[in-house]
Amino acid sequence: MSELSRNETIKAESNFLRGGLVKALDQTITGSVPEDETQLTKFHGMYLQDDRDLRPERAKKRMEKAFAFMARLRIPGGSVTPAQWLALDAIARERANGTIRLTTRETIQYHGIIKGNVRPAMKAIHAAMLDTIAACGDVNRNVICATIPEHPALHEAVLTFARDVSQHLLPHTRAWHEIWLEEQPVIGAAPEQEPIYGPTYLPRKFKIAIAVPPRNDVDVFAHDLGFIAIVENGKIAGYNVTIGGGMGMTHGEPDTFPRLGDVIGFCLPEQAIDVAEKVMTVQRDWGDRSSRKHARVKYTVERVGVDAYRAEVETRLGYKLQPARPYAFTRQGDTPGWMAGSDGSWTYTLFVENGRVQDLPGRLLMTGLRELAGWHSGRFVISANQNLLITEIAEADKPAIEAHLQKHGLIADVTGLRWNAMACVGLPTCGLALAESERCLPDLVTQLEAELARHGLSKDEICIRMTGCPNGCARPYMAEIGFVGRTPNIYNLYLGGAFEGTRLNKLYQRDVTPEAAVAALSPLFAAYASGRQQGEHFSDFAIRTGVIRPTTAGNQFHEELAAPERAA
Ligand code: SRM
Ligand code: SF4
Repeated sequence: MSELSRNETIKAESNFLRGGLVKALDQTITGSVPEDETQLTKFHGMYLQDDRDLRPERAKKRMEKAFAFMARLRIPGGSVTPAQWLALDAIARERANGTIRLTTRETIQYHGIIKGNVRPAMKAIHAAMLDTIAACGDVNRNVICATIPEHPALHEAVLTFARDVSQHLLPHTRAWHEIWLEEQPVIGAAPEQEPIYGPTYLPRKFKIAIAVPPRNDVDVFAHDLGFIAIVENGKIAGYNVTIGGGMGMTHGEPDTFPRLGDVIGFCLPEQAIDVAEKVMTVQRDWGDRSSRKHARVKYTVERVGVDAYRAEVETRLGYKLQPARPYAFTRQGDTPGWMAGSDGSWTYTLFVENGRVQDLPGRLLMTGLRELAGWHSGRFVISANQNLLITEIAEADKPAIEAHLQKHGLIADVTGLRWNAMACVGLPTCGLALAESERCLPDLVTQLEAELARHGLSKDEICIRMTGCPNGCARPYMAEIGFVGRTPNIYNLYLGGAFEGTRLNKLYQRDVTPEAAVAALSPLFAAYASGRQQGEHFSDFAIRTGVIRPTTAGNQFHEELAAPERAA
């Protein structure tokens, strides 16, 4: 058997995720924590980062890096009350860098929390009846679900499921409460246990998404475990279950690759939590604990085969999954602006560029949302596309909400491209970024918008996503146009992901600057404008006309194979 990865030892010796964290936090001489402890903070929803923009200057002055923590909350389904939003806003301003970052997994992140602010921030998060437990680390992460503003009752059903499954798969350790809230261990209590995880948790992160067709707003096939709701007579009859999706890969290592999940069967709503547990525990036992690069469910499925994985899940369940039921997705993403719900309520879906909630000249998003949270009686729901839904609005309150959004410059008439654009955080906080992302995509979209406008395509919805490295945090391999950072200002350009989120894209050009990519895309937009069929999406056109070939190797692709294959 191969040697276990270092992280396995750290977990095993951590006393259920405590390690030396309390001691490390109390060391005021440094803004950092020791390397082993940085692995443990992840299980508590926190990453040690440093401001990479400041590295050269601080190195010159022989100063320690500008360390600060990123904290990610666990908000299943992304739904918070206005009171919680007010608390989140205050924490951002008082304890972090003054912004709130909506993530691609329906939660929020804070950046720039210096060491001395971590405990106060966590206590404030807890006081708002929220937490950061298992938001990162080798555990089940924040569970995401469809937002469905048109069917509030269906949304409530999947939101409840998301919360229940998140709760069921939550680690049992009291480490989070002890370290961050300074809760005292109960003297004489029974020894702690992790009944589902065991002492070494999972080999790697585990992600669950719940979709409700026809909208695939959660990119269900990109997750370790997916549930596709089958709605009959307005109610959820059950879920098709998918396993083995994932995005991350490493440049130049073809044995790492994005993969779409496989549908393995159908389960009833009352079986779904048990199904989730069994899919996860198979991975707990079968996943690769020697190489973290191959430790996600997708690699286990590739190694043992989808049938063997399903059979083991069924053995543990004690029954067979039913055959999968028919479903059809028609799109990814959210729908902007007002939408009526079947119960008479209204939702406003607000565009938040790359999920960054901040005040900018003419667009006071942070202030506008804070003031709105002071009197809005509905909820705020974070989408998996980094947007924010203001929900449960009564018909009579629509004008006031609209006037409020107008007043703060929040009603943006964005193009179809910008609406469907998504970038990961990237520089300066992400330690893994090879190139800019959040700070690059808006300008790139502006350049592409000029090209699209020339061809009358401004209103057409085209999905574009960018990440600063191949880990795929904005799910770039699911996009019609994907940019993945290689080195500063250089990206690989991918084309052909289905607008329905059911097909991976393919490498189209290697090592391009954003400007070169615009030049490469411009003639394709021209051809699309003149040659497309009725209702045909950009990526489908690109495949039909041979610009790229559809993915042929099952539901995974190998970047290294993609380019020569295109040239052939
Ligand atoms: Fe991610 C690591 C940000 C969604 C795949 N991700 C990171 C870290 C923590 C960098 C690190 O390890 O040091 C990034 C922090 C950046 C920062 O400064 O904030 C980071 N990931 C994000 C977020 C904030 C991107 C965003 O702009 O919204 C998303 C937070 C999600 C959440 O709320 O939980 C985020 N990450 C994703 C997704 C999308 C998804 O899950 O739907 C993926 C691709 C799906 C997948 O997991 O395969 C993703 N992140 C990764 C990976 C590659 C994992 C892999 O097994 O291949 C890493 C690197 C790692 O884990 O080693 C990573
Ligand atoms: Fe960082 Fe890479 Fe994720 Fe972007 S894709 S946030 S650069 S890890």
